[in-house]
Amino acid sequence: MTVRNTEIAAMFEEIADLLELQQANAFRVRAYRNAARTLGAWPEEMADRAAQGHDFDDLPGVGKDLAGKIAEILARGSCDQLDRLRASFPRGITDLLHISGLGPRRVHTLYHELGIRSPAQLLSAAREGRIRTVPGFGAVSERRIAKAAADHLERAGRWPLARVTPSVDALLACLRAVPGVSEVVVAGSFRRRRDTVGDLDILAVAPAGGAAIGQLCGFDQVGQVLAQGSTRASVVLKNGLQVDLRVVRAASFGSALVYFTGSRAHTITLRRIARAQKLKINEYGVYRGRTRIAGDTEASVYASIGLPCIPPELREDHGEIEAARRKALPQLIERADLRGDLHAHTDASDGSESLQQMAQAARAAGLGYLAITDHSRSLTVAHGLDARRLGVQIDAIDRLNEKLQDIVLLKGIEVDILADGRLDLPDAVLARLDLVVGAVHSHLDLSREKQTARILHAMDRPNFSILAHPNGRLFGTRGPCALDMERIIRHARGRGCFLELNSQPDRLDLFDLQCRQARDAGVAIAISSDAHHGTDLRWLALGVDQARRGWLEAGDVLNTLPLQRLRKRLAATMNPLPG
Ligand code: DGT
Ligand code: CA
Ligand code: CA
Repeated sequence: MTVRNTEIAAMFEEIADLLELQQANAFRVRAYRNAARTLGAWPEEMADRAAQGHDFDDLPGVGKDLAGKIAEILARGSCDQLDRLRASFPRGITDLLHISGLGPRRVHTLYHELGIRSPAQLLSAAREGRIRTVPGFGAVSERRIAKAAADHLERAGRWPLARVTPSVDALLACLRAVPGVSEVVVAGSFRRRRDTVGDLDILAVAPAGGAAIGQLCGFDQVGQVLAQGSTRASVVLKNGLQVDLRVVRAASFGSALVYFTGSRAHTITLRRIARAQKLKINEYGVYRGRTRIAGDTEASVYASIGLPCIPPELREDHGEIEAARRKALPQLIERADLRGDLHAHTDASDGSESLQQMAQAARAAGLGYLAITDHSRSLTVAHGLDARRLGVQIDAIDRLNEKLQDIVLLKGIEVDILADGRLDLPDAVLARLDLVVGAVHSHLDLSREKQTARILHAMDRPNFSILAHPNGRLFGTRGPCALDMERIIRHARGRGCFLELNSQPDRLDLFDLQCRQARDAGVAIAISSDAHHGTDLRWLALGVDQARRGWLEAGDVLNTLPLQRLRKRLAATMNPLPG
């Protein structure tokens, strides 16, 4: 049994959750979360490292203590600390921590007062009016909890896109190795690059009744076979992810790909258009009467009804078919269009690498500029910078830029937007920077009115450039803040500032439809990595996927600009207000 990095990361997250429930020291909790993040993004498997006799304590954020726990987990699939913590709480209680608005303290109280140990129990307690009987809770918070618990139960079972990538890679390798298999593609929401997927839909071209089905059902990551036929199979992987496989003939590959890529709404509209032209589209091909006229490629299917091929990310029946008809499909942005990144951390706050290491990583990722935006002082748990430490960093960046080649570091900050909309550092300090990225990290449960006003107020501050992760959602942990995003977009337009599309796998925030609204309003988007380590720059590709779902072209994205033009756009956000 080999334990993968992602599994070790999940155990560290669980330890952090359980420590939080014990109300342990926040820095200790953070240490596990940082190590989990490092492991989740680390390109080399720890199991391979161990096999080569290497230790783990040179990994960023991993000291002697955590290195020992990694070794223990590799050796026996768990560690003493996790076992002890698990034994002291009912199983599943950590799910409650992932409900928006329920911190460890409240989960602890609800468990002790009402015996609530699962989201479903929480929902019934809220609906029965029992939560308001607990000191510290009222009718308003009870209503909020009922909604959050219902949202959580609805979301449960969906996987953030990046979390299924390791399974996808393994499945593709497993199926491509089968003799006779000529194509293997993951279709469905994965191919449309939705931010979460319900399951994986794999399409393979192979002889019916061949070895592909057997190969999948016998794959060592499969936990359960739900169905196994001659052209299809459904399995559940050991990690709980469901996988559907369909095997088709080469002549049907294009039409099957259209069908299984979906979305359902998109393909239903395609079929309606076909019917109006006396054609029939199904997963086997396009037919006029009983004659098959297309179906081997996707392009042939679209061409049969007079359309250009539509990129999978747009196939949601949100106007893309109409746009294709008018030859007005957007020229979607690609990863290679990004010339830089405008949000990254170093070891000065909660990142794990130096300025120089981050610069090198950005250059290796093909970028020409990288904005260093460490946290500001209020975020003490992330070791945020005060004016003095920021000054030191500004000088260090100036000195380093003189030595760097083919990459320029920009001077920035991820400044906390305080509860009343003020920024966490004085204007005179912020004015020394190339850009100011503002972010909400506290008071996430304000009313829609107050939260919106807070952000509008922050945007009005001199030196405000980019609103980071505007909705504040974290997959599986908390839903989006209540906000009037239309107003925020209009305000950004008036103020000449920008919105971020944060590419972190558990954020992917701005959402796809909001990207489109911003684009329509003429507000440029920064697709940012929010890197805490050089390897995090690879998440930019995920942000680009989401931007494509939001119909963004290169011209809609701030960090496709060459450095000189970018500097001008940013300068216009710095100190623009009289007085
Ligand atoms: P998911 O898995 O919830 O993230 O979303 P999808 O889009 O991957 O949906 P899924 O897995 O249920 O089905 C994969 C694709 O197969 C879907 O996008 C379109 C196609 N499909 C499945 N069932 C139907 C159906 O009843 N009608 C049509 N037109 N297409 C279907
Ligand atoms: Ca699916
Ligand atoms: Ca499916």
